[in-house]
Amino acid sequence: MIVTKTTRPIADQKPGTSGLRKTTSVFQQPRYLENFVQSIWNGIGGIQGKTLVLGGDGRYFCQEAAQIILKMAAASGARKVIVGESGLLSTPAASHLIRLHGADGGIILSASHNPGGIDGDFGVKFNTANGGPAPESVTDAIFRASETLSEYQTLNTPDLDLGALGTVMLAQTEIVVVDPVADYAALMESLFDFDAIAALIAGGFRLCFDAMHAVTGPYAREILVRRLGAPETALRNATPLPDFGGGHPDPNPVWAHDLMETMMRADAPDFGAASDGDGDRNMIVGRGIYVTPSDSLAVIAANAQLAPGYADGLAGVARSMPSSAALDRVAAARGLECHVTPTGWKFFGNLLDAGRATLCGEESAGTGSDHIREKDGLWAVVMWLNILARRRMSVADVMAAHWREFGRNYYSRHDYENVATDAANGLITDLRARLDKLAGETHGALTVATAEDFSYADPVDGSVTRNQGLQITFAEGARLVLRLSGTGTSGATLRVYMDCFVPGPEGLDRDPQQALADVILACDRLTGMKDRLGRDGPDVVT
Ligand code: G16
Repeated sequence: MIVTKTTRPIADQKPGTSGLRKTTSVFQQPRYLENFVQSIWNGIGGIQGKTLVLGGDGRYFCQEAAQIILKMAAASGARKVIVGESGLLSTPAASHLIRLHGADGGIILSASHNPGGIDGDFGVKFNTANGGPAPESVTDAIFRASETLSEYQTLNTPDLDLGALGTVMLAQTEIVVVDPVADYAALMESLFDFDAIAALIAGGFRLCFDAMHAVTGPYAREILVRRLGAPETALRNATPLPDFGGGHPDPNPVWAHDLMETMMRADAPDFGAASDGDGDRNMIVGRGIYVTPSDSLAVIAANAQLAPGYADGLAGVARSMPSSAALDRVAAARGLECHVTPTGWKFFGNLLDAGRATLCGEESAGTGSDHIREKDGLWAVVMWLNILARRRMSVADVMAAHWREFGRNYYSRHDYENVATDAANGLITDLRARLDKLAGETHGALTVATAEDFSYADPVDGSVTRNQGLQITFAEGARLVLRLSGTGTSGATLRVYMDCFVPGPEGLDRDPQQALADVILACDRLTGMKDRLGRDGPDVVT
């Protein structure tokens, strides 16, 4: 029985870098989730007769949210909702299902790498029919709809059993509960040389995958253990938990420190990897060597043809602006189109759809290709395994050979988390106001060559996105980028990205923080950051 409930607009429902992300307690407020979901329906012109995909990363409140959304979808006349068993779907698997079934879109319940639980974060992302995150034109329409909302529709029915595969009717809507893993695993098998990887593993190659108690555990078990023959002991934290075991499911050296410790030992496995809350991010580590996401992207660009799905080469490549230019060097050497976009996977969508890019990546641990329209953590892991299986080299040797061929972009990101919003905004605003005059100024050992507030003109649809981060290049071949995070839920997070290029053959083996010391100093001189933020140093260095 359809019921119409009266509501009124909630002011803070503007989607950020990746959907609407708030603390769990905000989402649990009466009408909060319902308002946003109805705003999605209204913002996309209704869902009457449409097919949607629904799933989430299993964090606290996912189950309740899935039930609310199913009832709202049925009340608004959706034809079909394809939902992962127990409400689980990784973000890449959801993207794949949208494309596989020709669905009109999908809803993913996740706050990605942010901690979960009653005191953690929750989020709702809407993806469009291409399987990718809604572009800004769509998220703007959803936000506008949220500003005038006066009612929402739902059903007055008991919850569905999402623990059993199969189809049930909810009013006139077909609810199809699917295995969250099977189609995704088949997709991976179609792209990569599973025989070569299985032979590598059978030959004694040891790997360790840390699912961080997030969604990728079941996916890793099916792909790495059942299909590729790794022992069950190769998996860590492979049971999804609503609070991620109290951890921070962000695959980087700080939050995946247990894996890092294992991989830095003399008797470490040959290969280590981790993924985040919803399975779209990845971390790659070799014995004794951490591979930065920007380097990983460049290595994949240089070696992708070793995987059957990419044997014909790449149409083009793309990276987010704050990512290092390591990718650009491979693209230049191989004659590939190379695009530089703002932060946010949604900006790759048009390039992928138009066949202008096959491979995309971001410094924030996201890598992926045109097989879906999201970044894909396990895809990157299996791609690396494919490369290692074909090249028969260690991760450290692959990196050394890559830097010898292309030179090395030393790279680091410093995050200042939960700083006062006014202080962070003030720092960015003041620096932005000085950009025009910075060229020629010397700060420590470095001289500013160019300074800009990054804007992106999408080459496919012509849309222009401004104010996407302050980018300062130095005559000495270094670069500094400052921007405010769009995914935090309390205060502001200031991200400082630094890179410097060393052509080699000398100087390819330095500690990144030391190699970047001049940029770190120049950043403080340029911005007065320590004083303005009242911090001695960053909270997270990756
Ligand atoms: C999200 C987006 C990514 C983006 C990242 C940046 O990642 O999907 O495309 O690079 O945010 O976050 P911030 O604005 O905090 O720098 P995820 O994995 O959280 O969905």
